[in-house]
Amino acid sequence: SGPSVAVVGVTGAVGQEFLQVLSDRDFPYRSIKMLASKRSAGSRMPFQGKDYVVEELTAESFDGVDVALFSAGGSVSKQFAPLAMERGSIVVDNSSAFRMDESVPLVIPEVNPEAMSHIRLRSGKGAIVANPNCSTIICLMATTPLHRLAKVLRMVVSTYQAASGAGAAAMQELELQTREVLDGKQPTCNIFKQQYAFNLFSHNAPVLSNGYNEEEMKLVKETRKIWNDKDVKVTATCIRVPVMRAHAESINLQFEKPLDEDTAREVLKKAAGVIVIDDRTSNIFPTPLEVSNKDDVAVGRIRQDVSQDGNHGLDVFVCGDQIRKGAALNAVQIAEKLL
Ligand code: 2RA
Repeated sequence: SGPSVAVVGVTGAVGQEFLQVLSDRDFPYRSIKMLASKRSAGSRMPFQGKDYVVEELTAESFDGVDVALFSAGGSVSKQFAPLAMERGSIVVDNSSAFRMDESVPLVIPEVNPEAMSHIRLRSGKGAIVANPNCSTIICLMATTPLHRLAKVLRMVVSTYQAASGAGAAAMQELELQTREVLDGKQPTCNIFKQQYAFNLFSHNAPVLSNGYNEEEMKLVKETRKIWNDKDVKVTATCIRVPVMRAHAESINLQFEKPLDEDTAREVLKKAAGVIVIDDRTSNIFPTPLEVSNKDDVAVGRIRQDVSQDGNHGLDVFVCGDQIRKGAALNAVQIAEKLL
C-alpha cells in the first residue's frame, strides 16, 4: 500500500495547498499526519471526509513516516528535516534551507528528474529533496524546453511577484489595504513597511552586498544547479506587485544556436506542464488571474529579440500560480516520483 505522509506547516498557505493537491491528484497515501507549531496543535483539520487533529511537530513525529512535505520556514526545516531523514523519511522541503547543499537534489520533475533517481522510498535510508523557489520553478518550466533545443547562454529575468509569496497574512493585508484606500483611509502597513495596494516595490527579501536581493540570487544560483550548468549567465530583478497568488515573469534569452519564434512556440505547446497563450491579433497573453489555482505555467509574447542577430535571442512572458506549481504541486510531483 502507499506511503505514510506527514505535512509539516499544514496550517500555512502552502500547507493547505499540499492537502488540496494530494486530494486533487488522488495521491495514494496509506496514512497522513498534520503537523504544525505548538500554537496550532489540537486544532481540527478536515481532509477528504475525515477529521484530523493537528499535532505539534516534534522529532518523534517522523517515526514510521515515509514522505514528509515541509513548508514551515527555513528554521523549522533546518531543525527537523535532518531528524526526519534519520528516521528514514524522504523529506520534500519547500524552504530554501538545503537548496544549495551539494548532497541535496533541487528538483523540478519536468526538468531534472534524474537528479533524484538515486532516492528510494522505505529504503531505510532517508533523504532530503529540495523544492526550488517559486520564481525559479515558473521561469524554468518555460525556458528549459528552449534550453534543451538551443542552449541558453544568458537569461535576463524581471519578475512581478504575487502577495502569496510573502504568505497568507500578506494576501490578507493587500485586500485590507485595497479596501482602506478605496474608503479614503490610511492603509494598514504591518507586513510591508510601505503601501502595497495600487503600488509595487522591489522584492522584500534582504538586499546583499552586491546590490541584488536574496530572491534574485536564488534565481541565479538555482538555475545553474537545476540545469547543471555553472556557466549559464543569469541576472534578475524581482518586484512585488499587488496580485494575489500568481507570479508573472518577463524573460529575455540568448541562445548558443539560432532558435526561431515559431519553433519555440511549437516546442512549448508540446512541453509538459506548459500552455501557450500567444494571440497577437487579439492581444491575448498570459495573466496571473488566468493561471491562478491551475497547474500549468502559461507562456506568451514569444518573439525574436530584435536586439540580437541571427535568431539567437527570444523574449517571452510567463505566468504561474505561486502556491501551486510554484510550491505545493511541484513538491507533490516530487513525492509521486518516489512511488
Ligand atoms: C516570494 N519566492 O515570492 C518567495 C516565496 N517563497 O516572496
